[in-house]
Amino acid sequence: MFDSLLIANRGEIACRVIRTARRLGIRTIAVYSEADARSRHVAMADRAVAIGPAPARESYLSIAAVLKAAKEAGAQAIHPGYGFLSENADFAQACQAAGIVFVGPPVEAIRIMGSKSESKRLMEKAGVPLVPGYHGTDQSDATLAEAARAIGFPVLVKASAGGGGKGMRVVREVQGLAEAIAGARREAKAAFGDDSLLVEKYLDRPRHVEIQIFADGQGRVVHLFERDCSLQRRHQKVIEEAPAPGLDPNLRASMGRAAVAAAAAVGYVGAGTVEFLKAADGSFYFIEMNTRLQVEHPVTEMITGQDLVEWQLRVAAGEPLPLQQNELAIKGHAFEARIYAEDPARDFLPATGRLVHLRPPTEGPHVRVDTGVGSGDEISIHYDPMIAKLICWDADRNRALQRLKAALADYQVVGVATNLAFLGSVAAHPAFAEGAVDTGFFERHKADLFPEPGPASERVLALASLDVLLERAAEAEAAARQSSDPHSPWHTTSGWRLNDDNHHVLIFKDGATEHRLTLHYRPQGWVMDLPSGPLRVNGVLDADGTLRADLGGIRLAATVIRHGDERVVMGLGPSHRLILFDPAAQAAESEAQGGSLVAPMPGKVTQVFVKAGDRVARGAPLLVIEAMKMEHTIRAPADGVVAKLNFAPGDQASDGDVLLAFADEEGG
Ligand code: MV4
Repeated sequence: MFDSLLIANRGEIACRVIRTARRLGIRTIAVYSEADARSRHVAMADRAVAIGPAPARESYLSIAAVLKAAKEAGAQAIHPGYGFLSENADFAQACQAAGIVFVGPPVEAIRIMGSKSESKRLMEKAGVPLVPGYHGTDQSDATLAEAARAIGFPVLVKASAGGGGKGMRVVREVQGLAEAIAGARREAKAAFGDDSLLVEKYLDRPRHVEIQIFADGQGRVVHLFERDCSLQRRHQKVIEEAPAPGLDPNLRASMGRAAVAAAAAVGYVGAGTVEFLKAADGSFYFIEMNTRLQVEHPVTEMITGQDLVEWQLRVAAGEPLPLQQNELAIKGHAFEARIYAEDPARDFLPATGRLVHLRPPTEGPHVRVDTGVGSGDEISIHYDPMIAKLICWDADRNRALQRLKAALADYQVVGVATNLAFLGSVAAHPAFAEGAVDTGFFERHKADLFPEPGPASERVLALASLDVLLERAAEAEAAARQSSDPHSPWHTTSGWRLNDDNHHVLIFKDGATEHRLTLHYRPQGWVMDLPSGPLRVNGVLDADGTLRADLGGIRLAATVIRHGDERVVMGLGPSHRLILFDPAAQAAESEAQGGSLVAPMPGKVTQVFVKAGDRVARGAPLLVIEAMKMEHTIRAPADGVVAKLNFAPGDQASDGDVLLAFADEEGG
């Protein structure tokens, strides 16, 4: 086995490979771009080498940079992960030339499988079923047109060098053929530098069923069963599962044999995936072979109990396959959901930003989280915006689906838009629950999958309000501890006041809806006025930020993340985002003139949290004014030092009075 392994990748797959390598006692070497200097995979590795600036083509895609790092660090082997250089035959070749083991298939296998037409010709010879079609080298329009007529419409015109559906055109009758061929040629040339095309019988709404195969250096080949990856949106896999729902065991065996034959036909070594299209009548057809470990490999690991990266490392080190075919069996069912920083409401536009709050569900025998980011990390524009892969397993599909839905609901992300709610809609969809998955799923059910988020429920509003009041109470306690008169009644924010039913009025913006909520102070908490009637609310904030609430006698745990004036309530199904609107704070911020803060409206100063000389950060609470029967926290509009306070608790301030002055930058 190797002593040292360089992982030529980043994010979750780099972390995942490092995890297995470390378990095997292998020294791990990470490579990173400038943008990833503080990323998790760098922190996890025994050693890390900078390989270039943020753009992937100058770092993770640079064969020279990666090999230079490998030589510098004395790496005996390189694991390419997936994507980047993982299916680059020139990179595999360069590793060999440098005397470094490439943890992957032979160079020739990568090259052959990189061409659809060439791979199909090889499969045909190996007796692997192909979609009826033409994959020849004669690319004249006449030949392609003749092939289409021989196959029978509808046909699919595909780029031979293509992948992921790029350059594919469905042609339903001969009239559209010429334009389709011309368009596919243009697109293929532009995307792949190779305009060769193939023409196939078009299968309507097939399922994408792929077989995991593994071959060692001594000619043994096994398959580790199938994965169903039919749930793809614009050729991006969304949720994958293993085994394929409802797949007949005899068909599984036939597909397994065909996949093994495909691997043997090309002299394969290592992990590979043979992709098939499965038609409704049970027939199946080879579409392509991926010569890398797939993103979705964890679902196979969960149902077979095998660590496929360990298999890769052992096979690359010359060892035989750890198990034979008759030692492999399916146990249970697994799903993988790909959690992305993207905005389904904006056509899945990739999102960037800082992960202000990130709390995955608790891992265990039923829940696995493969991720490369943590709280505070940036999702940048440079790379794939994947946050994590959530993998759930249980004894059967229904149970595994329950686990998936619960884990998705528990996945907390604040700071970037995510597809979590969309994934939850898919997992909860009756058609998905029935296993009615095929490549037309999203087209068929898109109306159900993008529900307009309704207004916040009363429970969500109660939790958000409770969090605001607890936050204010904590700020007041902190101020009291710093004050010369800590027991002054003005320091309390509970709303308690002599001879008055004091209360808080909170305003939350909820999309286009505005909620104006009144909470009356009571000795054991507050009573909240809601459309359904008064609700007693009380609670505490745990050290880990969990809100332990009692809403009308019902106890529940939730999390409310504060992000500026945003409050994101999580733990009650899909997270709900509210904006706390504080008119005084808005007014004060807008009226902060130079170094002073003026009263945005007439009112009574009820609390002062600072004193002259205090240094405050932007957003820190300075004082509270009671006006219009509402308490308004006036916050520092910027970092600064308090120079002078003009009001004390109990004083009456008029609109425009200077409440306090900040020292100017020179400390004047
Ligand atoms: C097909 C097909 C129907 N008929 N080939 C899309 C990308 C590549 N992996 C193969 N793809 C397809 N090839 C024939 N002859 C339908 C698709 C297809 C698809 C396949 C698998 C998963 C999702 C898909 C989404 C759209 C189209």
